[in-house]
Amino acid sequence: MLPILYSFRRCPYAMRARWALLQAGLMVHWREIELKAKPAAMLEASPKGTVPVLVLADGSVIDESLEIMLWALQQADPRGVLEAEDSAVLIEQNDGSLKHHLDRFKYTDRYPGASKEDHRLAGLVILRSWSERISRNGWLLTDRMALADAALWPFVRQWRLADAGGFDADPHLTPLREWLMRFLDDPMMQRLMQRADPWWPGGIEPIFPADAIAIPMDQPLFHLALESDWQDAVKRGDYRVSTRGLSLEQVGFIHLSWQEQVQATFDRFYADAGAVLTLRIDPKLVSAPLRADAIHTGVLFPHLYGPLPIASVVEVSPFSSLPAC
Ligand SMILES: N[C@@H](CCC(=O)N[C@@H](CS)C(=O)NCC(=O)O)C(=O)O
Repeated sequence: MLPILYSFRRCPYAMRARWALLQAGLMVHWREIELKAKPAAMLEASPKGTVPVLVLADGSVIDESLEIMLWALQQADPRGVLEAEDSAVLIEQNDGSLKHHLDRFKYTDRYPGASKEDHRLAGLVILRSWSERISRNGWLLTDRMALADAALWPFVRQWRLADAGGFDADPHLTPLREWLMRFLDDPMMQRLMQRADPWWPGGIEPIFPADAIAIPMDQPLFHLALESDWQDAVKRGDYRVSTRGLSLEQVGFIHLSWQEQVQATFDRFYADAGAVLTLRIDPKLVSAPLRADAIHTGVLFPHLYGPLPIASVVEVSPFSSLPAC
């Protein structure tokens, strides 16, 4: 059974939790809620009444967004987001100081006595320090995306929504703005912000991501591989190429096909590639999450969100086109 996620579309904490679920190739039952009318089932699972809340199949509850991110990324972290170790300080600064100033800057009338300008200036000091880090490293901590990047961007997005003119015109924020756009321009963003009507007991419960389906375990999966990539993988024990010329780390998953999709994949990407192998994969022998995601045309393709163990490849044969009828 899939876990249940209580979520609220625009909540930055829920956004970062959904981001991690998407990254890790996971699926959940999606219960969109309204903050002014929280479902009793959610409050029973987590009386503190904040989203996101994830209820696992065994009934255990994770009701902190950061913990949901870790739960997801510990199952699959194809881009190595958890590899940088020092995300905690920045996340604490975000969830503490930046959120404090953001709330008072954005919703000043809810905080009697608060000065919008003081909170704007205090928030900007933090945002500029992050911008400076990005200009030095490429990302907040290193030259690669870390948990801090993934946990902070929804809050930076909120700040920008509160003051797009000021944010976009501030030259000190240029690196931060470009960093934010890496998240917002990612095609994944549309899936992250999919809409659903609020859930009610007995009502429809869509899957998140709404355009994904689970992969049947009784049908083989296929991957076309360059012979040299496959030989490297055999030496290493796992295969980490996403598709021709792109790694698992670059793309975030390994492209697979169902049998009837293999020929078209060959024609599109491998026709001039020389020796190409067809790997036949038993989905039951794969340990990383598998999920079928819709590509831009709406067609579903199976994807593996982690390395492909050599032992899950039950047959390797030179690719040969299906005979024409
Ligand atoms: N520390 C929590 C904070 C979550 C949080 O505050 N979520 C807000 C929505 S963005 C919420 O549910 N607030 C309750 C309310 O407004 O009633 C987490 O990281 O999950």
